[in-house]
Amino acid sequence: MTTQFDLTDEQRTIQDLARQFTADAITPHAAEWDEKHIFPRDTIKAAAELGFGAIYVSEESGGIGLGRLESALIMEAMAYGCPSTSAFISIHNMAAWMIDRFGAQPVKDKYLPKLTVMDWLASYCLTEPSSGSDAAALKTRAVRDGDHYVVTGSKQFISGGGENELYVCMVRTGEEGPKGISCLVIEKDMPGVSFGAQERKLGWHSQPTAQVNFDGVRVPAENLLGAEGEGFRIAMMGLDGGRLNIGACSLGGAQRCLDEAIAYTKDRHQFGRAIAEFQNTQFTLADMATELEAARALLYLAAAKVTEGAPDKTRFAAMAKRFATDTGSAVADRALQLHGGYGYLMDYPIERIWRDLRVHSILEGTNQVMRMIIGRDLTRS
Ligand code: FAD
Ligand code: 2MC
Repeated sequence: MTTQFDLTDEQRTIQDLARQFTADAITPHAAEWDEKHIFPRDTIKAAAELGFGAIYVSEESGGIGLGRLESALIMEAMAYGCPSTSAFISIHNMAAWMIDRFGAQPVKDKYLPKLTVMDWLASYCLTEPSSGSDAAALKTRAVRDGDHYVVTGSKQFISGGGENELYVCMVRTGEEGPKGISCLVIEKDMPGVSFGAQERKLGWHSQPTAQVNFDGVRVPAENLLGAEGEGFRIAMMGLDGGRLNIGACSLGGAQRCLDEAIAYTKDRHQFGRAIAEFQNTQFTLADMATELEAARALLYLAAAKVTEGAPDKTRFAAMAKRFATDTGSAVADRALQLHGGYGYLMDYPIERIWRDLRVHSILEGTNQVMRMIIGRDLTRS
């Protein structure tokens, strides 16, 4: 790396800290969390002691006030051990940032002290049963009644659903389409909040996913983030950062797969020699490493653009999310192939990471939606 493209000393220190935490507290346990569907709340709480619950929440609000590249480095490092747990922490960070960035002081004072230390965990609620990619078609309604909103509707596929204490929700307060959407913070224990059964998933077993239902929930009006009608823009700004983090989780998981594949192919012998000596193996490893570095470079650039508020930040975040998640899954898939039958067994981490990374091409906006965002921006007149 030239100096121009290298990380700063501070960024390396943060990366080292996250890698050490991962090696000590995540990697040794990730297989068991996956197999037994354990939600590692204590480990998540330990991550908060390093500031990882509020990475880009401002220091005035109790966060560590870092940029999006630093956040990506932390997510990438933790995903090396467990992409699912890292992604869960990423979503909490996105929701906490939305409260810090758009909340009035009373709502910040009420929630951020608990969120920054991850005593309380936060979910991000945009998707509904009948609106996924077309998020602006959401139907959950919030009607103003004095100094409260009364909320009725359902949110689908909510990470942390049923477990988390706080739900940052996009709701309809006005007209159809994006301009009628507002953003409200809703507590788990408010009367009228209920949860569907836990979803049974291909991966992401270390974290819960459930439908969240609101039946006439009375939410104090001070829990509105931004002004009425600004909710869709707030949701999308949250996702600019969230998409970087999900991409970073794919990079971390894929790097682990690459490292495992290098070690395995040097050790495994067939036809009288290590399979690493076959040209096919070397070419496959070469492509995996090359594509991973390319994805990493794009993601770090996009992260710097989101930190700086560059005019093309949304397009770059979408390009990085699309490329890093597709590349991550392709790298994991080739690592599995290089392990032969053993790659298909739970004795090795590859199949778990392969399953965990698969959903990254779907959530926080499918990779088709990412292409839509990129294509629209390129052809905007
Ligand atoms: P659909 O929108 O129905 O899409 C189905 C297919 O059609 C996709 O391939 C899509 O790309 C394609 N498609 C749709 N429209 C177009 C178009 N215009 N052009 C081309 N192709 C198109 N959501 C939250 O709000 N909060 C969460 O915490 C959360 N966590 C999740 C956790 C998991 C494990 C999963 C699986 C999902 C989670 N989601 C969450 C929801 C996720 O964001 C949605 O699944 C995703 O946005 C896609 O929506 P959908 O599933 O309704 O698919
Ligand atoms: N930052 C700021 N504003 C933005 C923005 C961004 N990144 N993206 C859009 N906006 C604004 C946009 O400028 C417009 O405002 P205005 O009319 O004033 O110019 C408004 O928002 C509406 O935008 P669009 O016209 O682009 O809206 P449209 O409905 O056509 O589509 C689309 C937007 C498809 C990009 C959006 O619906 C989308 O991202 N869909 C995917 C849904 C998604 O990502 N879900 C993830 C759920 S979370 C999750 O999965 C987790 C695991 C947590």
